[in-house]
Amino acid sequence: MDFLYTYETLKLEFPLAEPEDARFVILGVPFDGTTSFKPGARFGPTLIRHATLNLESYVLDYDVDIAELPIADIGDVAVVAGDPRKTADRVRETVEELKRANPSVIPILLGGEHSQTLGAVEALKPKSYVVFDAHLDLRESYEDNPYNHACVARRIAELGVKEAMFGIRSGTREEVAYAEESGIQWVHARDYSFDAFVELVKPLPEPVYISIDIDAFDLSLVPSTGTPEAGGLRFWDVVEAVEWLVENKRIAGFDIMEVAGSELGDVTALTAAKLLFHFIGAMGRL
Ligand SMILES: [Mn+2]
Repeated sequence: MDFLYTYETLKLEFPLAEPEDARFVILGVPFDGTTSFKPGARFGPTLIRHATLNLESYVLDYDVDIAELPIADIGDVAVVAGDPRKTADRVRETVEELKRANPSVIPILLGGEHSQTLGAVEALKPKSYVVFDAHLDLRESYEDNPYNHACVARRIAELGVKEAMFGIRSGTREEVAYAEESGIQWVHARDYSFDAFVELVKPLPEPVYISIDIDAFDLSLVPSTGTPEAGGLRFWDVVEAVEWLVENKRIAGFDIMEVAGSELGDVTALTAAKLLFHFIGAMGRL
């Protein structure tokens, strides 16, 4: 099937299925037009796909070989340079095309700036948004752009989607106040525990969209990302949380965003690729 705004690029080693028959569909979003600090998120989708070459498709934790699952990879979205809203429109339209052809599909975005998650959420209309992130991303506007990466959780909250955030260690006083007024719950990276996670996400309505801003992890795992912050989560913290969501909630979509870098084999992409296989593997076990 053809999509209006995607093009072919390096793909997963095992693009087994056509998008209309797949259970999981990978879509790259190589956008970094509003990056604040460390550039290179446009290479994130390629770096993550390349990093998967280093991994066994058999995820031994779950006794699942993800190469045996119906996965498709539809390439990358053609970005509109410097315009996060227009690019997110293309993400939205691509995910809508996909859902029309395959209503039960789980889209998996690889990014690219976090701003692009908005397009997937607009298309999938989840009831809840569970995000791992160093940052609240609740600004009304940033650098005169309401669709900047620092505003994405605010735009999603405005759609009426319930939110819970984990790994947070950066925000402004205004963002903290907005979270409080809007009933958005978040757990500081210092206070993170599996029990705290379950307590917050248990009451959330389904389906749930899971978004991983790679900067949620400890800096040592993800040195190449747009706005790195020391003091993040452990790898298995996030894997265990994702496993709980997969086992207990209906999942609308999943993304791993803000992976940057300029060299193949970057640690950040290796972290992202391993997490990607755990998500697909945990889903594949069901
Ligand atoms: Mn972030």
